[in-house]
Amino acid sequence: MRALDPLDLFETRSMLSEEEILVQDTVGRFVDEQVLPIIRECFEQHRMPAELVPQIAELGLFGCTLEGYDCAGLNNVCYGLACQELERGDSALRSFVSVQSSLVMYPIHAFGSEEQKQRWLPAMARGEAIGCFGLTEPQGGSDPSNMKTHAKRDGSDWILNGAKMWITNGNIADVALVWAQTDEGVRGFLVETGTPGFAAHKIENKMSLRASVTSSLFLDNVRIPADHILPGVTGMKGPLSCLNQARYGITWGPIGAAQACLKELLAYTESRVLFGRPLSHTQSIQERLADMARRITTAQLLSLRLGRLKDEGRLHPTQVSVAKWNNVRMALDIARDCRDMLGGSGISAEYTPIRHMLNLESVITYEGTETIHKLIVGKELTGVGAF
Ligand code: TGC
Ligand code: FAD
Repeated sequence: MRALDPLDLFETRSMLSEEEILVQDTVGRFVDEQVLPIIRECFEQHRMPAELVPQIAELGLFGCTLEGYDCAGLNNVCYGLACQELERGDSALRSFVSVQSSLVMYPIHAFGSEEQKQRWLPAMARGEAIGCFGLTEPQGGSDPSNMKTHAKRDGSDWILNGAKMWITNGNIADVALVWAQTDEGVRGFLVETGTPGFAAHKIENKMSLRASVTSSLFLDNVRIPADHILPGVTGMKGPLSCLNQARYGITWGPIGAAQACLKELLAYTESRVLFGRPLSHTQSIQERLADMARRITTAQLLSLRLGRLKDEGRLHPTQVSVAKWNNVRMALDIARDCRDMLGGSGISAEYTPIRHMLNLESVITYEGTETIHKLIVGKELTGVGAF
């Protein structure tokens, strides 16, 4: 009987096209050769590995599902597999690509003017311009409709005032997509970060996503020309539709983090000898490893199905919520349990589970907390929003 791959029990790889396998292997090689040798030091030093940006651009990963404007035009399964491989390295890298691609390039592509697309998309695809997405505010990220940041017309310009909190890439961005209330509803503004009145402050002392830049944004009478507003969307469906894109990628990413943890634990439990036998020969350890493999394979099947639905144009946002909830919870539980099975060594960054575990505390919080995703599913089942 053939042996199964413990990291892919249901052989999802055999369900991929040649192009999808090529993308996964190419990004996987990049992670093995360029990311893994430096990521622990980046995490410890609270440093985003900016030196990798040109290589990520070279791989065509920024805005990789978009058509035209120097973007790769890949399908959504390819994007998901890239997220999975990047997060096998570290959630911070997948976050960086998610924000650039799904939260800034996607809305410019979907809702921007032709001039905005020409101005930003090719430069962002090349990694020469970096974007950030300002939705969350200090008074509560789960309820973005309660938005205080506002924009008022002044002649043909707009004047923006307000604050955004927990913004990935804030300090390194060239352009901030800032969502603000106006008299006609919520609108998206492309704010060039050198504009007077705009400031980004790095959030220090994070114990999670330490290889990612996270910032607060402040807007103090920032004057924005009328042609910097996204013309194609008004209302909360603008930012929320960007979240569908990013959350989709996030369903894939934690699979990579969980695979990294399980792979390390399979090797560790085989070599660690306690009570005269390898740890992997004990029943309770095997049960825990088996549970991890079961949950990883379930997550892989969910994300692959989601990707196929998305490529067919049939994806429902509630399906994304089910998978974000399931897959991030799966990876966080696995990383925590792997940390435990490493014993004392598990608290050392020499081993990867604790880094993934700490990162996944952010992943389970951002892009809608686990509770918010449960409530989105609850609303789908009952027809009642209980947020
Ligand atoms: P609700 O009244 O239901 O809807 C308001 C309008 O939005 C439309 N809509 C959607 N459109 C597209 N996609 C979706 N998923 C949508 N959900 C709702 C809806 O049709 C309506 O449109 P219209 O035309 O009728 O006005 O909205 P609500 O205010 O009740 O909120 C619902 C709720 C709680 C689900 C929503 O606010 C929510 O998802 N909250 C969580 C916020 C969140 O996820 N924030 C993430 C910030 S970005 C981030 O975390 C980046 S991390 C990046 C990284 O580093 O990877
Ligand atoms: P709150 O909304 O205050 O939630 C606090 C707690 O209350 C949570 O446990 C939540 O689940 C619970 N809760 C909320 N509502 C309910 C309810 N109705 N019933 C029961 N429980 C409830 N945002 C951006 O806009 N752009 C970014 O680039 C970005 N990057 C981020 C990067 C990191 C590292 C982090 C940590 C966050 C980032 N965020 C970003 C913000 C993120 O989306 C928010 O943190 C998230 O939406 C939760 O908002 P909050 O932190 O204000 O928590």
